[in-house]
Amino acid sequence: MNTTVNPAIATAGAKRHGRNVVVVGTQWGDEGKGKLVDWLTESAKGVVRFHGGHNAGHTLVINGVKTALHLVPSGIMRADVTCYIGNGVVVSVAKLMEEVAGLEAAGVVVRERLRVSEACPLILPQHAYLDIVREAFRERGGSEKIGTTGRGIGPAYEDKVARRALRVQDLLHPERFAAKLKDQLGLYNHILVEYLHSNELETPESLKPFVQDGALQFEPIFAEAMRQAEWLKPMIADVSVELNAAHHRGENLLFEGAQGTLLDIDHGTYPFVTSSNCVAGNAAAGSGVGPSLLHYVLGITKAYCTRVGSGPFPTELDWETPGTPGYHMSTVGAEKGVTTGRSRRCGWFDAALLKRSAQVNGLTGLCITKLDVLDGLDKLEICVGYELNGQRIDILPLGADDIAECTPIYETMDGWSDVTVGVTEYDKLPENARKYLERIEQVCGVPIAVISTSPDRDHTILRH
Ligand code: 2SA
Ligand code: MG
Repeated sequence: MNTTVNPAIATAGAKRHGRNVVVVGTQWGDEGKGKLVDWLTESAKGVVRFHGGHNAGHTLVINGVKTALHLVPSGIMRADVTCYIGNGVVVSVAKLMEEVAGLEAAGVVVRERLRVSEACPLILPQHAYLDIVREAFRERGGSEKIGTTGRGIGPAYEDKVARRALRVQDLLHPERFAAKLKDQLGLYNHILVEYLHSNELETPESLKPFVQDGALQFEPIFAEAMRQAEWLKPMIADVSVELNAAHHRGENLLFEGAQGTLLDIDHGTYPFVTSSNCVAGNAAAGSGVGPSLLHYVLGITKAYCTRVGSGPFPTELDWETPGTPGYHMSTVGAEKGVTTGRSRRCGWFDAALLKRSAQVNGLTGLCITKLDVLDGLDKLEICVGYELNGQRIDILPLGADDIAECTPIYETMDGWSDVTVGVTEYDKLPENARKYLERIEQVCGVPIAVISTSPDRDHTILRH
């Protein structure tokens, strides 16, 4: 195939007027989406989160200052950008308040520029509690933990799909809220008894005000929610209507994916996944715009692979032994979770996995991040397919069970010793780095439009 980047495509995605861009992670999250969203918002007026919750962790470095965002869209660091939390996001108002307070203390104006969909399901103390208890239960029962972030994401989505969620709009109607909360807590306490019976679990500190003798208490949960409602009120909006209006005013919108494609509830390494659709198509359903408003899909891709939490990872390396390539990735790449501080597992680049991602997202272009982390490695391996049940396949299969059986087929490439940190022109990259990138393009069939060479906003190569 022709692997040269069509300049019209590269610029259409990154900077053209009248174009909406969806940014998605193509691996297991932590590809560096936050930096790219921030960089792209130079030419956008609105940034939209459309799924997930405060399990996300997006790190931005602006003028050398690090900011970690969980629920607030990454566009918040640009003064003239409106940030939208779409209906597909599960919202913990408590966590949102904490995050906004932190940003405001750092001098960022947030509340005037933040809009939260009234249709967002709420994450309440019972969700985090069940998430944590259930993980402990899996572990004690001898099954593998999912390795969730313990933020209540799964239970909140379960309630949404079961049609019993409390939503942001319910916060504005105390009586309605109280009735629904009572119903929900009745159910949760019923489930929890089963779990707690065989576990004798210590209640986590942050949940203690809401739990007594192992049971969730209505009064403190309700009282706190009503306090939060007052705070949230000015930001509650019909985000679908506002996004469509912004589009008609000619404002560029940027849809900010969280986690990554292999954590998608349908297309990922099920059941070791998160509970939302992370793929680009959900930018429409999760925010209330039509798919015809999604013009360019940029897939953010780390130059190697990482994963936090459990589940299969075909190209995983030993990343704990000093002197190994995996250890190099883990330490030079500072691979630790932004939300939970957990170490991320590290491994070689998996182009057969990326092929799956390219298809399910309909990627227009790729952005390769953390290329500089590979500086100084002698040899690099790229996975181009797998052996599965005696057959050779060239795309990641569906679901954890088959993926766990895959043996990667590698191609070896020469590394480079030059430092690529901060390079801003493609031609200034070492020849072997360019060969590595071009081989990735060939195998996945998607052009590389952008390359990031450090966390800094300005250290970005736009290919023409
Ligand atoms: P959950 O909490 O129900 O969404 O967990 C289910 C799986 O999804 C994974 N997951 C993530 N993987 C990578 N990054 C995430 N966000 C944070 C970050 C993670 C952190 O950006 O660093 O700090 O640990 C994220 N959120 C969820 C999770 O590991 C489970 O495998
Ligand atoms: Mg992250």
